[in-house]
Amino acid sequence: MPLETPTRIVRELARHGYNAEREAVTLIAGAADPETTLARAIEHAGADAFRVTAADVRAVLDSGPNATDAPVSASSTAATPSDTTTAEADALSDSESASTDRSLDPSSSTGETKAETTTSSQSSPPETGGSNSSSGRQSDPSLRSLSITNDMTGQSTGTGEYGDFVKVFKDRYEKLSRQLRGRVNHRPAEAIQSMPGGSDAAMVGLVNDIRSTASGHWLIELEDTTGTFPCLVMKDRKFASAVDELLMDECIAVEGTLADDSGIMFVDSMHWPDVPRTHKPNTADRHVQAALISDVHVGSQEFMAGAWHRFADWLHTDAAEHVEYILIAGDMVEGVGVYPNQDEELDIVDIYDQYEQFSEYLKEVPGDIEIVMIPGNHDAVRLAEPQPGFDEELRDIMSVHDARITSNPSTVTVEDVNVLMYHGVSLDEVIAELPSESASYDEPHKAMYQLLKKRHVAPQYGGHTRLAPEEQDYLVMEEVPDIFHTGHVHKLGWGKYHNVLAVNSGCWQAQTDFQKSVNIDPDAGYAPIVDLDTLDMTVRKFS
Ligand code: D5M
Ligand code: FE
Ligand code: ZN
Repeated sequence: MPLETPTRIVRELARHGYNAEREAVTLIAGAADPETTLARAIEHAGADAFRVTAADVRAVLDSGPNATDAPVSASSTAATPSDTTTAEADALSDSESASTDRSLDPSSSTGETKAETTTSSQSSPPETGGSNSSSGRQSDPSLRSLSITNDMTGQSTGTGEYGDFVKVFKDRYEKLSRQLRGRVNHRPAEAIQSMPGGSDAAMVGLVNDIRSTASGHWLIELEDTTGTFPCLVMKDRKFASAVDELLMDECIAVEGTLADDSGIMFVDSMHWPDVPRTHKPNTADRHVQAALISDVHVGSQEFMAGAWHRFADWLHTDAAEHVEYILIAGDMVEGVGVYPNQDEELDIVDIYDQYEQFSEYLKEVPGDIEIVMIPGNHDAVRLAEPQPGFDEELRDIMSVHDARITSNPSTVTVEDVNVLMYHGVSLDEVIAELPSESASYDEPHKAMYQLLKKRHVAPQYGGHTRLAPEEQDYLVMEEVPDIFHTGHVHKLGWGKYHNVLAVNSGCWQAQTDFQKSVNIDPDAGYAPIVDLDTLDMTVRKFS
């Protein structure tokens, strides 16, 4: 693929898992041999880096043999229509598999509370400028409280070595087995192997394999830090249907009886880390609201500017005076090279220009609203989860509102309410693998319930969701959130699971050609508004 445009360079770097400093792109574009310069700059940056810097490129250029010509502008060149790159070919197979899961009944409604429609009388966008605060928002900003825990930005230590995988799974096991320990009297796999035949036994482990036997029973292999042990769930057991809801690598506990030769356990009960039914959510001690949104996709031809303007206009009205926070769960922009043929639907082809434009839309939001943002799979950060928050250059571009930028996932405590924000890529997998009663695109909140039950935002390793091994498993839900906020699937759905409010927040992008081809009918232009004092929710429609 010739690298004649900055867009292609950015895309090629993204394909290798790197962001790029704008100046680095300019330098590569201006090099005599952009391909070689790019390859060597990646090498220079090293596997630990998230992005290729101008310093990397300069080091490469200085060491010859390919000297630079005069630098070219990085921002104004248009992309040429794409040919199929390897990344696109890979993604194509994803889209094919996703398309088979989409033939679900689109008729069922989502959520529990009412939807309200807001029709704004203003059709023109309000004037822009970060400090506009024309709403009736009276509250004293000193009453606000907002803090972030679990931000792993800048904490990444993973190198992708085998040892990192061992560490991250060990940490997952430790954290999740702690949730189960009080409930079963479990033994390590190694000890179970040497217990007498016929003994009662219990084990906590990560699901290593699930197979159905010739006679229709389920054989689940569990793994702990000492080894693995096979556990048999007979098909006629009441809980056998729960096996359909298992994902690889999630942590469960089983209790049962060992076979005569102690080679297998016959399972009598299964347990999940889960949210206790008695969970009592924290609430704000004053009437204050948060808008939970995601998937803005600025830069896409389908970005719904009109709906966004109406949303921003509404935020300036008295009806929105209690909305003091906006939490955005990823996909600020459409990005480049995320899906095959995506560039045919791009309105803005340069990723930095997309963020500049996103920032313009943010300026329409009243300046006295606190904003928190995490990245998603369309954003210019590494794709593997946990995803660190945006780099300095992008923070700079999006600095208008002094938004808090944190990693995906992160826990944001707003007025005492713990909100777990996660973009939601694993939801595709939960929906694809679980029976449709347990999780579907029309009821995305039910897929979220499964993640809450597993106390992990992306249990399955090696599937569609890319996971980066780190010292610890940032994706475990160690604490029970009060609100779980995701996006990604572009469907609106919400409900309560053991008193936790799960909200999947829809999008601001109308149906794309791809979505049309696979029958995804997105819920675009809605803003779920949560009362932080009661955790009640109202949905406002702006499309
Ligand atoms: O994804 C929005 C939703 O659409 C999410 O459920 C994935 C799915 N999607 C969209 N485009 C594709 C392609 N090309 N392949 C597979 N799945 C896709 P978002 O990441 O926000 O675009
Ligand atoms: Fe999205
Ligand atoms: Zn997404």
